[in-house]
Amino acid sequence: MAEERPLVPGAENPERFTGLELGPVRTVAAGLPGVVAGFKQVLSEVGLVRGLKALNELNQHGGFDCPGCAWPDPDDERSGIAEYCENGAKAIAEEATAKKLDADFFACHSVYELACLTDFEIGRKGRVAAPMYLPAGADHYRQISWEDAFSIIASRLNELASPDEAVFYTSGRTSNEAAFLYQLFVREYGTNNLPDCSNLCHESSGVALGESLGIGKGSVTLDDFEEAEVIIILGQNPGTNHPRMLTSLQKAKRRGAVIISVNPLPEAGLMGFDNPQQLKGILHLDSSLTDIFLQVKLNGDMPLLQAIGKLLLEEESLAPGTVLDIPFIEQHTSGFEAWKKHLEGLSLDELAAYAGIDPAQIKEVASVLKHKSRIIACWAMGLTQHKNAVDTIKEIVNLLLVKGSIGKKGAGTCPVRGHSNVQGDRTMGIYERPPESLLAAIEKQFGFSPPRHHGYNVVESIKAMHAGKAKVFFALGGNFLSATPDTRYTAAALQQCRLTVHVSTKLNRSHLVHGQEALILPCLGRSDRDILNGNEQFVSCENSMGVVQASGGVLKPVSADLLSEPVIVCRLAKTVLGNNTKVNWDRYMEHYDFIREDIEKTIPGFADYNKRVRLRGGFYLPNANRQLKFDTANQKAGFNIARFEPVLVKDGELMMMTIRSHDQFNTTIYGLDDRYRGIRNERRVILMNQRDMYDRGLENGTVVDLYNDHDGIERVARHFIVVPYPIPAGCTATYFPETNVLVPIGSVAEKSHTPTSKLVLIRVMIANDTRLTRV
Ligand SMILES: Nc1nc2c(c(=O)[nH]1)N[C@H]1C(S)=C(S)[C@@H](COP(=O)(O)OP(=O)(O)OC[C@H]3O[C@@H](n4cnc5c(=O)[nH]c(N)nc54)[C@H](O)[C@@H]3O)O[C@H]1N2
Ligand SMILES: Nc1nc2c(c(=O)[nH]1)N[C@H]1C(S)=C(S)[C@@H](COP(=O)(O)OP(=O)(O)OC[C@H]3O[C@@H](n4cnc5c(=O)[nH]c(N)nc54)[C@H](O)[C@@H]3O)O[C@H]1N2
Ligand SMILES: [Mo]
Repeated sequence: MAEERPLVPGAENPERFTGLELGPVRTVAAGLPGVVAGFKQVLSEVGLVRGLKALNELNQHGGFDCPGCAWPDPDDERSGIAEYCENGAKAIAEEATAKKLDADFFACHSVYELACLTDFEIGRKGRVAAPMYLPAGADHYRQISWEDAFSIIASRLNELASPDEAVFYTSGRTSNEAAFLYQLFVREYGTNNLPDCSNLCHESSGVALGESLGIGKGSVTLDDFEEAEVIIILGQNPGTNHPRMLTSLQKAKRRGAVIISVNPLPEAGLMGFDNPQQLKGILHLDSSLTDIFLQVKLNGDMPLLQAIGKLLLEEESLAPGTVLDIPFIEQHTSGFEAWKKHLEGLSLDELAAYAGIDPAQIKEVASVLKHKSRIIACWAMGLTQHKNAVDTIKEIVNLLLVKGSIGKKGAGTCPVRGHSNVQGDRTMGIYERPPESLLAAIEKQFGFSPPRHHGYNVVESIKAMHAGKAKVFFALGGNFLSATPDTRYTAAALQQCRLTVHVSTKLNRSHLVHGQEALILPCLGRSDRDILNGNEQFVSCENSMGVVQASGGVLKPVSADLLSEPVIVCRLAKTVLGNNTKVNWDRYMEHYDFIREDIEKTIPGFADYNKRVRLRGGFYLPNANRQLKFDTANQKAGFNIARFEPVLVKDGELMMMTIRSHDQFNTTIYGLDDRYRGIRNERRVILMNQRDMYDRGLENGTVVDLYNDHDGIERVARHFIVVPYPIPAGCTATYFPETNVLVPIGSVAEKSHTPTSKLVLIRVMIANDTRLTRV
């Protein structure tokens, strides 16, 4: 009898390690090694001429937007040396690679064979060079014409009993132009099933800020960093994930700003930064960044913030009118008294114990904040991917409100976004719960009536596919299977589908664990030149601070068979909708200016889009908070009351966060090192506190299996090497996506429905599989 094949072979049960080497944990990020690492990757993947051409245009006026993170570029001055970071260079190496996968490649390698590889190995293969089709029952993808590919999608979509049986995912690299057309097509087709990577990412920030302050985006601009007195950074690892933020922090620090970091790990970039654009940085002078490091326990942020708030209230009562901004509170907020009463009723010692922070250190923070009002709070996934994420972020807002730190220079909210256009995609209407204002604007502009009922978010989409309620899955970018929780459950969900389709640049695991039939539609990336009717086109993106900018590629595409995302959406819409469309899709394929004209007529804030997007540095979208306005029901910023409920950790269990290494962009693995954390050549590691290791009889290098049993289902991630690390007791860390098999589909944040990827309860057991020994 044939051996039963694993559901997700490469992601579940690796048969080998890659050869772990441990070094010291770094306290300072970047400097020369960072630049060298970035260049090396570009040289080996892209080649010298093509590589230098791409790097020269990265983040420059007239060039293209870095496909890495969403940290903004300076509005006017751009560094002559290089306005990008080590990881931006790696993102280019990944996208601009000259390796391409054509019909021969897929004829040589079966889908199962490719699925057995690790994500790192899959990513190394190269760019998909032609549309590929996997017929039902086939073992190999084969080339197909674009026309036939669109026809297959059209017949599968048009035979569904309801448009709500299809799901249309978007990842955050999609441009404004493509995103706008995509949501327009999906809504004219008849559904709001538009889940996106935001659902896995900053959804909690959007919900919290929307409810408290009336806009789901941050309020600060880059200039605010030049004027801030205090910058608090919670649950974020900028040295790896937003390296150019370190330049802003360094400038602020030199001006005397106090930097407070809240993180279970002493992350290199937060502790210190050597700026590679300056000689001093290259020589390791002038590097320390953080003034106060609060090493919280996982999910200890809400009690910590409440403890700080409580101490500020006490200081205010000792010297009324000197600590809190009472005029601001009275004029612009509601709910202060109730919040005050709530905090007065909590015990400082108890809050400190929940946070895992010494009360003396919290007092130090309160005394720093006491007489300061230009405060910026930055945060990312360490806050958003928890059950109580929305309330924790609202607790940050509470603190900023009592200090009057919103709507003034040098102060405000700064959720640091991930994907380079994730914020823009939402602005363009990629949202499963669209506001009526958007739908009404579409109806007025285009003359069809979009569906009003809400669609599925990411987790709901997976559950619907699993239950057979959704049958066609379409993804504009991303790597849905590897990015989402509960890998086995999600794999089973995708396999239930009649058809799975991915618009992609690179090959990834989501192409290899598929529906009955599958398609890969290869598209141009950010760095690729895009020419329509002889005219060079550009697209546009919105960064983390609401600046919209043009992005035009410079490289010759690896294959003549690639189409741009806007063109793919137009041709798809034409084939699926046939005569049943009110939209002139052909016009959009003549010139992207026509798309921007219609965005301008539909989405607020885009007046004169075609003119302003061509200005150096682009333009800012309106942001009410910056003008001290709050578009909430009562036009006031709201205080929020939340009670901290510690997660119930059973005897023997540990809390696990899933984080990024220095050598990855989400599910794209650039390499096997996590340089700053002193880990080399291995990703299957679990970082543990020495005491937790001792309690379990584990040593440095012990091979363990990890178990989770949420909802009574046993989830296992096998073969991880224990690495002792300076992490609070009871907490552990592993890399995503390797441990996504353990993230329960049923554990999501309240209100935002984001999977709780930063707190998974696990048991750590010594592996009894003796086949696998360390290299
Ligand atoms: N090079 C590179 N750049 C990227 C990405 C990438 O993968 N690679 N991804 C992009 C994307 S999509 C995103 S969303 C961002 C992600 O950027 P980050 O949010 O910085 O990414 P993570 O690695 O998830 O790091 C989370 C941080 O939160 C901390 N943390 C975990 N749990 C807690 C907690 O309970 N409390 C506190 N206070 N801290 C906690 C972790 O120790 C870690 O430092 O980066 C973007 N930029
Ligand atoms: N456990 C755990 N899971 C997580 C997270 C975590 O911290 N822990 N983080 C979550 C977060 S914050 C996010 S944002 C998601 C990310 O989820 P996704 O956005 O779905 O995943 P990515 O890895 O960014 O997608 C990479 C793929 O995008 C395709 N691609 C790259 N560039 C382009 C392009 O220009 N156009 C098109 N069409 N395709 C392109 C390539 O084929 C590549 O393989 O993962 C989430 N999952
Ligand atoms: Mo993200």
